[in-house]
Amino acid sequence: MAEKVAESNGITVVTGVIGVDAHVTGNWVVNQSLRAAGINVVALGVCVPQEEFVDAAIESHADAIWVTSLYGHARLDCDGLRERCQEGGLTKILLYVGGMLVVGRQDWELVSKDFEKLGFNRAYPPNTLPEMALEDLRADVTEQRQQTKVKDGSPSAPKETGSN
Ligand code: B12
Repeated sequence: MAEKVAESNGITVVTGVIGVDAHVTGNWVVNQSLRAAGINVVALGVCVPQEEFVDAAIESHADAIWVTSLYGHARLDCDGLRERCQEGGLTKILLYVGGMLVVGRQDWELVSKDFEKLGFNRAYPPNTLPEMALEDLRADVTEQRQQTKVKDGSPSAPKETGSN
């Protein structure tokens, strides 16, 4: 595990298609893009229940969960994921979601606000390339780790892996 993390710039992301959504291609592309960028990916595949995301994130000490949803029911499927993370001790995990989150065309401002309310750090509109979110990921992870160091009062404090 330690070796894997070192190879991956120390960033681990759990990915999967949530709910009973079986659209596999976009998630595969997401995984390939993350790996190409040196990220350690724990890929859960399609039709992934919330519990599985949380269990995998705990086991892998993940920095983030990237949820994919294509069939238009992302609000329903994502509702409660943040709370489950909290219950599992993942108090600082980053939650991102992308794909086609709602049915048809809806005002993106309103859609993204809904996901903010559900506890997601970032929600991306249809056709967002994974590469476009990578910069956000790196910046968010860096900020999280800075905050952890400040909280620990030590500039050289190691990354908190037990309960992120
Ligand atoms: C292929 C396909 C299917 C195949 C899936 C085969 C398979 N196993 O993958 C089949 C025929 C099985 C299917 C079934 C259904 N489908 Co379908 N399907 C499609 C289709 C044509 C292409 C999807 C695809 O592969 N895109 C290519 C990939 C590369 O793009 P992507 O998935 O968007 O992913 C990219 C980005 O979104 C982004 N991304 C993805 N996740 C994330 C996450 C993060 C964090 C970030 C940053 C980025 C990101 O990066 C990816 C790579 O660039 C789309 C229409 C379309 N043109 O998109 C409809 C579509 C997604 N399907 C749709 C529907 C409704 C269904 C069904 C419910 C139909 C039905 N009534 O049965 C079922 C659902 C079945 C199920 N349980 O999942 C709708 C969804 C409606 C909506 N959201 O508004 C669409 C949009 C068709 C339409 N216009 O109505 N489908």
